[in-house]
Amino acid sequence: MAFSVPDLPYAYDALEPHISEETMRFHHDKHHQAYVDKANAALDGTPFEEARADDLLRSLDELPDDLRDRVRDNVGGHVNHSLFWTSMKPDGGGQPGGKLLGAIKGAFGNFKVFKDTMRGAAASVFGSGWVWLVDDGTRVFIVTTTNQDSPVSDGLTPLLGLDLWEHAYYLQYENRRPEYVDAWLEVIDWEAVEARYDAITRQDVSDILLRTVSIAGVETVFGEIDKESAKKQAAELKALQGWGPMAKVGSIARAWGELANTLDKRDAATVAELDATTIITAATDLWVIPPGRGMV
Ligand code: MN3
Repeated sequence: MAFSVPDLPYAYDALEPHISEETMRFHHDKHHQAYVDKANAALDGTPFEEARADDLLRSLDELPDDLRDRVRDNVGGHVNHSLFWTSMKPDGGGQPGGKLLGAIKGAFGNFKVFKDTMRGAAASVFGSGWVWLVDDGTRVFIVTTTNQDSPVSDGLTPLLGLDLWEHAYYLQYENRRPEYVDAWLEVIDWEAVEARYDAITRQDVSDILLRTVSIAGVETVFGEIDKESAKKQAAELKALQGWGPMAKVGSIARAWGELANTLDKRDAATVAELDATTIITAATDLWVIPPGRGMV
């Protein structure tokens, strides 16, 4: 089953004025098509012609030497551009919501730092390449790649990719790459990026969220704890500090304080709205699950 260029999910001129119709026509119809044609030509008649694109990129090491570079460049080009088109939309931009925003805040502190880090990474790519927001199953971070190398080959899930090849911007922005990057930030389809983030299979934390914790004498479901309850618990435990049998109480009080801060910083109403890694860490620090054993 040969690869083909997917249709744009919007009109060629839909991203104007940020990305011009002329740029989109060349980029989508000529450049992406060229990657697809070369990928199909490379794989035709080989044992890999039925393979899925992502699987090929994940297992470059297993390909014959004469195929590896052509797959990296052209299947990579196809996969990267397919993600690129579906990461933009007219009237995009702004910022994501949901768990993705929490994960970005957890990684970068706030959304502005994230955007500035993307800009800095884009400026750092010498020649042709990409900047990516990726997920490794536990957290999000930014990586750059050269040529058409894909983060998929490094076992990462790309959530968002910024094409820094001159063909992506030169017709409109000439050599002014930073202007192109700012324009691209205005057309990001954050809902699509969020959907990719939410689709990643993560450790199941539903058991942890259903455990109960006694807060001021009231049994409370861990997943339903909000910032105020966490603060209250931190204060109560702090008052018990120094009481002989409660050797661990100081560190647990601090962990409740940290949980309250995390909920606040990430705009999460309850523990259940946090990402899985943060939930597991908090549950361990709070002895909601036994330390060192993870999920029981
Ligand atoms: Mn391109």
